[in-house]
Amino acid sequence: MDTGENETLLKIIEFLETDRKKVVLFHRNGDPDAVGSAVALSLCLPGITVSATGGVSSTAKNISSFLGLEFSEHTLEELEEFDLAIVLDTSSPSQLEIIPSIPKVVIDHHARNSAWEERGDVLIYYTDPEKRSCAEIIYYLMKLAGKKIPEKALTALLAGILTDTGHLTFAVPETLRTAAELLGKTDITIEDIHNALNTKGENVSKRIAKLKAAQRVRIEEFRGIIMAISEVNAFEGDAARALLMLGADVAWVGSSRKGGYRISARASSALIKKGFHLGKFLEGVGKEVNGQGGGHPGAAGLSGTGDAEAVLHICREKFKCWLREQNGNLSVSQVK
Ligand SMILES: [Mn+2]
Repeated sequence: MDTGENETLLKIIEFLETDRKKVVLFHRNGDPDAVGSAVALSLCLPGITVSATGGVSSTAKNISSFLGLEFSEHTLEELEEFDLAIVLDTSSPSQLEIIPSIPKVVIDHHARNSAWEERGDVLIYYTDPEKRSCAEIIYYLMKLAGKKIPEKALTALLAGILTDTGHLTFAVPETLRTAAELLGKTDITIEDIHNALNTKGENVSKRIAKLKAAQRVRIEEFRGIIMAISEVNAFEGDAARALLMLGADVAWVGSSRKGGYRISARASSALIKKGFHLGKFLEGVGKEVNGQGGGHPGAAGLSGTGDAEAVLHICREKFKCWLREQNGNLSVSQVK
């Protein structure tokens, strides 16, 4: 980093440390790099509000719930109340859901964009396209500012680096050095962060439903296709998806309640490529069993009055009929 660049960063630190009312903004559907950078800033410096206006991605949600943090969205009027916006990981103004007219400091790692330079309200526009993530810049900034970086901030920054580099696949030596330094300051491991990014903050009953679906599963292989059938009390859709992730090509999960049943099914993309459409299939079954069925090619449902077990049986037999109608064998090695 040359001295000119360091001067800019020192100026940024000055702005970050002012008593002004500050808000951090980032691109729509904020990813863990955007959210992680925002979290780290707000944890290292007092008086910074993180605004998730424009929403956050599911992995960003996962890591936030792992850290026990929640962010609110803001209206334009609310954002205008702040004195300074710190815009992170946002390559152009159009990526912001709402653009307040307050002064801005933009910190990014995408290619330089004249749209930022042309705005009269941007006090500093700093981007370093050599960096694989915005999190690395924030880490450098906080070190430069002599801030103590709390545990949660370290985790948030690592999550940003990991996701923006495809779990280090696209990392350059400098990324790895920074990641190593961060890891050296915490007991958190890459595995912990990987798990946190991929584990939804799901409630206990949903996770139990998925495990019960796996415990009760009946497996049938027919013409090279693996079917998984199970029953749960709730969360059929999540349970069906979980069975697919365990290796089934198609999963049927039913639940019975108050004289009625609900079936949720999931089919693998390989099966869809072979022409199978679960939504149409369950629509057809629905007509036969006097129920309501339909959905997407790979995710669909069916409900009606009666017994889940009986309808699951019909689904299974009809699916086998469909398999028989296909030319040749649909064995997994051919399908996938
Ligand atoms: Mn990024």
